[in-house]
Amino acid sequence: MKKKIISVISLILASFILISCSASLPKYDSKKPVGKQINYTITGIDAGAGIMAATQSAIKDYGLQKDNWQLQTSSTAAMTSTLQKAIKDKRPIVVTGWQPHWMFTKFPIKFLKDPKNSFGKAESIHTIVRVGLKKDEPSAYQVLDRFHWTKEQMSDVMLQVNNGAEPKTAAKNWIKKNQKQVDEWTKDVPHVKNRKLKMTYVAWDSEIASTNVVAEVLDSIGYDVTIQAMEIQPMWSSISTNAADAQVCAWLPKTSGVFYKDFKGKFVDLGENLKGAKVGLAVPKYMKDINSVEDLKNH
Ligand code: PBE
Repeated sequence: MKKKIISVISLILASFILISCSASLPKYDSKKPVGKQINYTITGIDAGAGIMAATQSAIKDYGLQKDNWQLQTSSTAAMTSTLQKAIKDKRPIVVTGWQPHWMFTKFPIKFLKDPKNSFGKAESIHTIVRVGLKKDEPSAYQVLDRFHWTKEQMSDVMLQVNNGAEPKTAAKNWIKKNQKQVDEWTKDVPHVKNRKLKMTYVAWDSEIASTNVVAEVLDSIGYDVTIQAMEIQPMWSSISTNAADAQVCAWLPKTSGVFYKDFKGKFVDLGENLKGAKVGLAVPKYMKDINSVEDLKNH
């Protein structure tokens, strides 16, 4: 009996300590400057991403460096988990956000307006192949050239993966559901035998989705497709040196713009595979007064 009382008391004590700890991370307060509340820190992703460079420009364009605003490098997984925890406690947070991405489906967040255009306007995602692919692998070239889908379709694959599906399985499921559309990409394309094809990509959720779908479709016309994840710079260089055949990860004109310019003439741009993508800073919707990047400075 005594033991029981002691353990009940210690349980009460422990929960009391827990409660007071979580209370030390305060909720968003619209009356206090937002920068002060989050230590003037924007939660970012991997250093090579175009959105990171664009955020650095935004810090300058909007005069945020005066308050020593800084961009924290991490990874997509770390950023989304920090975001999830902040939202659970209604704490303030500013993250690098992009669409299509499941973060906009799962969390109540909004893009901040960008009147100075640091992040560019709407982006498209392009398919990029190596020089000579048309001649060497006309079947693959044609399918890659025809590949296009919508933001909603890409999100479908991303959500499946986020809910625990293997990317390959998610891609297969999506193809089954959208067989008519996929048949248009492969219509009248001669099947091949024993032909290898290599695709490179950066392991962002959106690119994991698209690369796996395209790889499955190429596989269905007989290709032995390898997909290899790497950093953004090596991905562009792999296509430009003919070490890889194709990638479907070029966010243009702005986000991947530096690489597009650097490697120009050494790849073939097959045009858009997805329209209406977007990149910017995002905050939870309960940060009602923060609607523009400019508000980070004024509030
Ligand atoms: N992203 C996803 C990438 C492109 C695709 C927005 C994180 C970036 O370079 O920022």
